[in-house]
Amino acid sequence: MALKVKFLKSAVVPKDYPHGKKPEVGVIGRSNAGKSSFINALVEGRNQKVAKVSSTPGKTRLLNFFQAGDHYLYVDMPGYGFASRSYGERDDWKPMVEQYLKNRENLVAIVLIMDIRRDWEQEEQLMWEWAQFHEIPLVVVLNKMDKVKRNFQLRRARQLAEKSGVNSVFMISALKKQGIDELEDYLFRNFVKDTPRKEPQDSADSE
Ligand SMILES: Nc1nc2c(ncn2[C@@H]2O[C@H](COP(=O)(O)OP(=O)(O)O)[C@@H](O)[C@H]2O)c(=O)[nH]1
Ligand SMILES: [Mg+2]
Repeated sequence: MALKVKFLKSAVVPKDYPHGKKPEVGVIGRSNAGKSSFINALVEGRNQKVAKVSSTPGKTRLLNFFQAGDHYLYVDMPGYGFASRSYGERDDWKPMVEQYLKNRENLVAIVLIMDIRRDWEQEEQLMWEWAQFHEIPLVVVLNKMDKVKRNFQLRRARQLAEKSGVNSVFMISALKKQGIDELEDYLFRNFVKDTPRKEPQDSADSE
């Protein structure tokens, strides 16, 4: 089941975050891992695009909030991957993202998107430790599964779970829209409180 996803707003500082108490799932990962593509893949209908997928890695400089259905939001964050970027950009990234991750009460989970072909490295490890320290659930998503063979996919998911100790590991292809609904379903069920996605039908319960 696809979701109605729409772009809500961009923000840098807390006063510009959306108001209200809807749960938010933060989408984080290296530049080019497919964060924006994942949000695009959630969109109902084939040719709509809501998140800007940039061909220039690391171009997104803002926190981008997307409304997902009626119940929650996704926050597309600028990519990390400090090694390939200048110090200036690195300095930009940290306060904005850290401020959001540390203080945002609406944040219910972090989705860490990785290119399935890349190793779990220090930056992923730091993010995972940080999430554990702050007791925010973290889900690892191995994207671009269409780029590798089935054997590699399975081996990769297993290796990663072993190396990182993360127990929620998903594989998707944002491009081919594989594994998207399962992931969204998991996020919704586990982190978006107990609010039913659809209002229950009026049952004629009397008394
Ligand atoms: N083959 C393949 N390419 C993908 C997939 N997801 C994203 N890409 C490509 O990877 C590049 C970076 O994607 P983008 O969503 O902008 O990454 P972001 O920087 O993490 O937001 C783009 O050229 C996408 O078309 C996927 O599942 N499969
Ligand atoms: Mg992006």
